[in-house]
This record gives sequence, C-alpha cells and structure tokens, in this order.
Amino acid sequence: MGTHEAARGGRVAAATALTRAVAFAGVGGVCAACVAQPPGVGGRPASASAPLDWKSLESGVLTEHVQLTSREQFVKAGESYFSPDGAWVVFQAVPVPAGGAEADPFYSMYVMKLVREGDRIVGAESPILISPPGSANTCGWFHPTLPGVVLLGSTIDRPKTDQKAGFQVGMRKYVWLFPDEMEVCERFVPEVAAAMGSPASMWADDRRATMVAPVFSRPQYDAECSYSSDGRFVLYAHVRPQKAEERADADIWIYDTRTRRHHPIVVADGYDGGPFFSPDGRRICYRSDRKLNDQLQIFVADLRFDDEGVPVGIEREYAITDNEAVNWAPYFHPSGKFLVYGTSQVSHSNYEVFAVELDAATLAADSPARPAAKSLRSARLTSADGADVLPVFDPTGTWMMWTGQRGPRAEGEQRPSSQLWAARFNASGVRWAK
Ligand SMILES: [Ca+2]
Ligand SMILES: [Ca+2]
Repeated sequence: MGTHEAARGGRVAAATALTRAVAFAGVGGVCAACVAQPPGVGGRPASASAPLDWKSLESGVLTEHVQLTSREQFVKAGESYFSPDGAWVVFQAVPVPAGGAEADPFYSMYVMKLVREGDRIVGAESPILISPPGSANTCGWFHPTLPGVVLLGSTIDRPKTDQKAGFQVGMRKYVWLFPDEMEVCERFVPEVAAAMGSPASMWADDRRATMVAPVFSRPQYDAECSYSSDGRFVLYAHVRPQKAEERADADIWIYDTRTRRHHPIVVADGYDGGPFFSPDGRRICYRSDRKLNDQLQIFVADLRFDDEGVPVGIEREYAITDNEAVNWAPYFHPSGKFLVYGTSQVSHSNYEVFAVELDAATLAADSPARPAAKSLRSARLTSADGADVLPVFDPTGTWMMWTGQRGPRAEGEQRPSSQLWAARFNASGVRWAK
C-alpha cells in the first residue's frame, strides 16, 4: 500500500472511528449513512486473492461462530454489548426500510434475547426497537443492577443536519455528525425486566418506562457511555465546543449519579473516547488520536479516587499501542489480564480483532525509555476478509461478540454488510507474541 493510500485509509478510518461507534455520514451518496460503519468501508473491495478461510484460521481461539443479525433485517448492525446475565444484547443498527425506501442515515437502538443451547449461543430472538423514530443513537449499555434499564447515547428527536463543517478526503466529502443534541440517556425495557424476573410495575411512574430520557444534559455531543459495576458512575465522552485542528475533540468524564457532579478524567488534545471501566473498577481503557495524526492508539489509565471513593481523575496513563495503525474500541476481558480491540494493523482494507496483554510488570516499568507499548505481547484473533471490529466479551469471558463483514454479500453490494457475530472464545488458545 502506497503512502498516499495509507494516509487516506488512515484518515477515512480515523473519521469513521471517532466514537465507540462512529459518527459521520457521507455527502453525494458515496458513503451515505456510514454512521458506525467499521473502517475499511469505501476502500478497495475485499482482497482479489483467495478469501481468508476464517473457520480454519481462527479455530485455535474462536469456534462455533454464529451470525446474530442479517442483511434481511438490517442494512448494517454494529457495536453490541451483553447484559449482566449474558442473556441479552443491546446493539445499534439501521433497519432495512419498507418498500424500497431510502435507509435511515442514523442508527436505531435495539435489544434482543440470545438463543442458547446449554452455554452455546446459537442465535437470537427478534430485535426490540428501544429508540424513538428518527433519532440518532449510539453506544448502548445495560445497567449492572437495575433489570431492564439501558444506557445509550441518543438525540431523542431527529438531529439538525447543519451543525458541523465537513471535510474532504480524496473524492469523498464527509460531514461530521456529532450531533449537539446527543445526550447520555436511559430507557427502561419491560421485556428485559420481565425476562429477568423483575416486575415492570415498579416503573409505572417513571418517565423512562415509556421514553428515552436524558441522565443529564450538557452542551455538545455526549455519548460513548457505560456504568461502573455498581451503577453509580457513568463513564462517557464529551465533545469540546472547539475543534482541534479541524477535528472533533472529546474528553473522558465521569458522572456521579449520587451527587450529580461531573468529573473530568482524561483531558488532552485529540479525541479521547470509547472508555470502559476495568473489571475491578480501578482502571479505564479508551482510544485517542492524541497525536492528531489520523491514527488512533489504545490507552489504559489507573483511576485516582477521592476520600469517598469517587473517581475524580487518573493517577497514571499507559499507551498500550504505539504504531502506524488505527486502533480503536478497546474492551477488557473479564479476567482483566488483556483487552481486545479492532485494528488496521494488518491492512486498512482488512480490520482485524487483536488482543494485547496487560502485563503488570511491563506496565509498572512503562517510561519513555521502556515504553510498555513496545514490549506488551499481543495476538491476532480474527482472520477474515472485511472489517472485524468492536469486540466484546460476555460476562463469563468465554464468548466474544463483534461486528464483522464476513456474511453473505447482498446483491448489488461490493462487500458483505456489517452484522453482529459471536463465537466461543478460548483464552488458552491465544498465541501471544512480542
Ligand atoms: Ca481530548
Ligand atoms: Ca477482517
């Protein structure tokens, strides 16, 4: 790949990667509605050489693959997370419009119950729409202790379309879509509560029972949200009013639902987003274009707590990757020993899921002279044409779910659409290497 092509690929990918889900749409029909389309879309068609035999190539780590959403239901689906009991998933998707109408440019939010045989995931029941018609939505997340409550970024109404300047990439012109109306919201889903044995009647007087309602309201885009394991704290990304070098710049914040105070956690130039608490609640992981160079790198930071145990900042930040690739959407394995993420490390036209070990000694020794990013062990987990991104684990850590473009290709489309996939994950089969 030539330098120009690489740079272009990086730029496009960085543009698409700017959320835990992503927020841009094309003008001129080239990439209309690429809101959270994984990077790589719009690049070359999948390799002209023989397709990667993913069933065989991935078999040491991923087996019993199952496609959870289909092109018959969704033009595209992506970014999904398991419920605390592992029985449900929340995800965003663009539904196939009725009667040949144009697909909605924005993602809707859905939940669906998984179908299991024993501990094996074999499919999913019908998706349940939980977002308002016409709204833009991203980054769903189940409440850890309140059955049926889902956190999501939502504009609630249709966002205005004239809010951000566009930018040109080669022949494509993109418009930023970090809608100012995007707020961190909650919605109560009675079907989920009922399935978890919790009566919906307790929500009868709560406005969240019938509508998506903001948890808080701030100017600019707020999304990429998740709860702490006790549900008290909301970790989220907040876009600054001012762009940095023509890029949207977000920082990472924590909202304390008890005191209703907002605490800035990671404030640095570049889009810092997609944060998650570590399983023990002492750390966060996130990605950032800190160097403002069209690439994204993975970071982990140790949280700093006040005397009351409220996370109010960070003690120490570690760069987990430092390479020439776009790395995004990191997610901790429940063991806390490693995290997974999607990366253009193999090719900008073939994103793959990689894992990186969070070795304690290597992180402790992290310094400019001994950067952890240069010595942490990593491993490639997926080997399939098309994008494989946004990996997450179920609560047991034995199933991985992600967004892939490895299903059947719809007639008239250049590549398979982005859909949700899951597979049994064998941690002991990961072949770590420096
Ligand atoms: Ca920032
Ligand atoms: Ca791939």
